[in-house]
Amino acid sequence: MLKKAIITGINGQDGAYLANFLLSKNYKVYGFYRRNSSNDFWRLKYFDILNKVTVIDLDITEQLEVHYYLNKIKPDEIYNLAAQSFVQSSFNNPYQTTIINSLAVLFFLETIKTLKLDTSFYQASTSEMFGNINSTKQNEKSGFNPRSPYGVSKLYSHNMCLNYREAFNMDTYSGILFNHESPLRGYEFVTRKITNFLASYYTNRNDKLHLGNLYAKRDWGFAGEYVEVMWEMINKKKDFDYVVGTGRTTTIKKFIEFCLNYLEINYQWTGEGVKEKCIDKKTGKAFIEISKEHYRPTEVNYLKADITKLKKDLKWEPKIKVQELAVMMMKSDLLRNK
Ligand code: NAP
Ligand code: F7E
Repeated sequence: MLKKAIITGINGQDGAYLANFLLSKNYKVYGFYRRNSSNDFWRLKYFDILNKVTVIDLDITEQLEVHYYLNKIKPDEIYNLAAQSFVQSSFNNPYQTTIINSLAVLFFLETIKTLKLDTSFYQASTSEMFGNINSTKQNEKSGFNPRSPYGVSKLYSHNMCLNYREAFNMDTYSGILFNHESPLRGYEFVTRKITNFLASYYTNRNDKLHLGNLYAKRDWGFAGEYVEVMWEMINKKKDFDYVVGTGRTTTIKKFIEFCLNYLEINYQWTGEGVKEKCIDKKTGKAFIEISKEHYRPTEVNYLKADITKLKKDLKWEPKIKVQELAVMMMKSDLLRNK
């Protein structure tokens, strides 16, 4: 019999990669998505799998509907990827962020428990739960000090999954994933904002990119690889939580430079703080500037994963390095802009 998996947030970046991966493993895939006026399943179409998955119009905060579909499908695995995932927006919408990222997860856990389903549950946790802690690398034993409503909301769910595992012997997992990007990354996240802008700047040499803090450091990996770990965790059943990252960390400024070097755009940085600019040596004009509006009320300055446990237990480590990732995203956005 085919294994049945539900992916919540199937319309998101990870949802599309994971759906494609599970189909390759012969799963029957159900995807919960939230209808909005503009979604056209572009990511599922990218893999040409829209007709291979069963998509269900279901906002995960609809408790009764979640109960109905879990009872009907009785999935072997649930991958809870749906979230208000944009950190910046969580400062403006903390309540919605909490309802979706925290309380909806509790509903799922309660439903699995009360229906006595034999279902493994994967929760999409995040390095944002670490926030600012005093350590050069973060692993499963590091403390948590979230710095945004997003980070706080995800920490609630992480802890709730652990509690249901311990209290009710439920098969829950929490993947603490560091930033992962791809050509399918949402346009609001900084890597995609940069590659999308530079792809059009490359041909037009006009317009300006406005960014916030260029000096925060992130451990960026490739989403297409990271979704494999979600499946490995649920199927190998070694432990509750795993940190997933590359073990390298890079500033936003450096990510921009990887892209500019690939495009062979000659540039020079000038100024400091909000006056910092990147000048195009060919035109003599600034094409990247700082806007205060993109600064966060509280920032996570530094993240770097320690994946010792992942390597040891699951024999897994990422292959794609940040520079290759930048080039992959640049190439894809250049093609789309042609
Ligand atoms: P994403 O592209 O923003 O996808 C999230 C999806 O969830 C979106 O399609 C969104 O739908 C959907 N969603 C939001 N609220 C919903 C609701 N109430 N009901 C149903 N669907 C809803 O995020 P991602 O990058 O794929 O990340 C996947 C998960 O991993 C998220 O939980 C995120 O918080 C977590 N995570 C991501 C990273 C990363 O670097 N990418 C790192 C660690 C953890 P709309 O399109 O309608 O908004
Ligand atoms: O910001 C800085 C910003 O929005 C990265 C989500 O997937 O990963 C993601 O969260 C950094 C921050 O990602 C701009 O201040 C500067 O320091 O791309 P981001 P994020 O906040 O790290 C984690 C692991 C998740 O779980 C989240 O769901 O870049 N930055 N200037 C900017 N960021 C944005 N978005 N836009 C700017 O103009």
